[in-house]
Amino acid sequence: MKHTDWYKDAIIYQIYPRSFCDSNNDGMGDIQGIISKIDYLKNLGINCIWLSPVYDSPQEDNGYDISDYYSIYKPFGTMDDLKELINKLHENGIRLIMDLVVNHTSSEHKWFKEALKDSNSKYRNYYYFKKGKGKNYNRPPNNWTGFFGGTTWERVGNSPYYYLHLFAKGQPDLNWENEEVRKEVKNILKFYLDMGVDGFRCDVITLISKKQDFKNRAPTLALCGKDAYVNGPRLHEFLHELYLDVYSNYDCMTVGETVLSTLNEAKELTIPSREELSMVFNFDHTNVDNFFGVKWIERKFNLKRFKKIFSKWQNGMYEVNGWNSLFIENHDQRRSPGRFNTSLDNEYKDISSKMLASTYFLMQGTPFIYQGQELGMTNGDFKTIDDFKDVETHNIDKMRKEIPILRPILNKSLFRESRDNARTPFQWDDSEFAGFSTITPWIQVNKNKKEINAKKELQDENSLLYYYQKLIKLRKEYKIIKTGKYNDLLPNSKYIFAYNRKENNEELVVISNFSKKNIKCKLLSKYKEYKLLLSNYEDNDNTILKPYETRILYREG
Ligand code: TEU
Repeated sequence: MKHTDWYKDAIIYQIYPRSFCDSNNDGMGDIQGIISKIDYLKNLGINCIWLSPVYDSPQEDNGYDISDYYSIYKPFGTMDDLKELINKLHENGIRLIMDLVVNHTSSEHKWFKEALKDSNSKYRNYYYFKKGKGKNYNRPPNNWTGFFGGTTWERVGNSPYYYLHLFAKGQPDLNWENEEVRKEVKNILKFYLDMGVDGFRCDVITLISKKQDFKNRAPTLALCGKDAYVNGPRLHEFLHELYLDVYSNYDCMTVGETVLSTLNEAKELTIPSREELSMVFNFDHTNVDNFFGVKWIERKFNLKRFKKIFSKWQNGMYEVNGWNSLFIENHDQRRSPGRFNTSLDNEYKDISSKMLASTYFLMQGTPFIYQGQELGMTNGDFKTIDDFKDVETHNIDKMRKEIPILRPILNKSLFRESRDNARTPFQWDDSEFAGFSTITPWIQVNKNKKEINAKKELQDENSLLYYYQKLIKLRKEYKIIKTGKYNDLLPNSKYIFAYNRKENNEELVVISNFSKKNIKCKLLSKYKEYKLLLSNYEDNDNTILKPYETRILYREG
């Protein structure tokens, strides 16, 4: 089969299955629920779905802890449901990519259970078991810390050994140095590709190769030891191996969640001739409002910094023929309304969300929409720590209680940054459980379901939902959005984000006001002869941008 680059024309919608649609009313979303909403997705215009994990799992990290790669978590459905979903999506011209979580398994996976049971088992070498230090081995093998706070090592009972887990305790890291592990991964990939899946979103793929010295690293505020486990020495080799042995035989795509990668590293991962990944998620722009990439430490949003990040990645990737993914939300980020200088005030909420949408959606790369983003869903209204379900939130809360110097910072950021903000049930209508379920869902429904829901937006031609539909249409219609060169037109403006996409004499221009003020903008008269393709206001002035106004302009070559 020919390996093509269809992913460059994809518009991808991310589904977090737990929270999308509950078909059997057990309070949790499921695959049949997704099937029942295919018409909704088709109407929006997306042509690919990224499905967050549906594999069997004890759900310590909502499915990012897999106990069996070859079966489906029962409350989500069965393998037959998955096949039905793939077929029905394909019949509707929608592809499906699965979440591939192979940096770690669940501690409930049979490999790990075997490894624990018998230290001579071959599965011991599927993971990292290292002896502790100190008297009675009561200190971990080294000082590395992980993504959910605290040490990356968990002791095995009273034995001298500890196992490595970069995320929760229930997520032991796989040892990719072991060829057997890589074979297992290839078998999983083939299984799903043969079933008809169109590709994978590769969870924390930049962490799979670890430096083998396992020595202490200089202490840091954020992740200690990251130079030992991020973009490790054999990362490129492992990915190329998967490409040669599996991906190249299918017309599939891969998008790597490349946490903590620099532009140069990301380029190496996506330059087509290197045959590693199709594209990457970089997080520089979602780190714009924190320090050191640590979301708990808030930093004031700054538009100039935001623009600089986009210019860097847009131009960097363009130069080497690499490929970006474009996103502002996912299941790990808080919701975008009220973020990136957008407004939560009734008067401007939708207007400013449309403005943000135009701005990120028309850059070069493949755009992603996270479920509910198209409605303008907002952060959850959690009142106490018990309202949260997320393992990360609870781990960080524990740290907040145990480590007094962290308390002031975490008191401020814990609720705001909890990943559960993006995981509340999808708001289909204004009924008690928002049309997501008929019983109390696994996590509370947002109170604003009355004002923000799909049913209401489908009846309002000016809704954010229809605005996304229009943006998607533009991407399909104007090839320049896929291929044109990106240029920041006003890098020094504190309020305006203006860029163009150019190819020969053809030009597409996006001008957005990231502030609540009326702003004079010289570009408006410069482009006044251009055709207005879309705006979030009905009348547009030739000199002034209204609060949060956005305009998409076009001139044929
Ligand atoms: O996230 C990886 C990741 O980098 C996390 O640090 C993420 O940014 C974190 O949630 C920030 O608070 C992936 C998945 O997207 C996430 O849901 C999983 O929990 C994680 O991997 C482990 O599989």
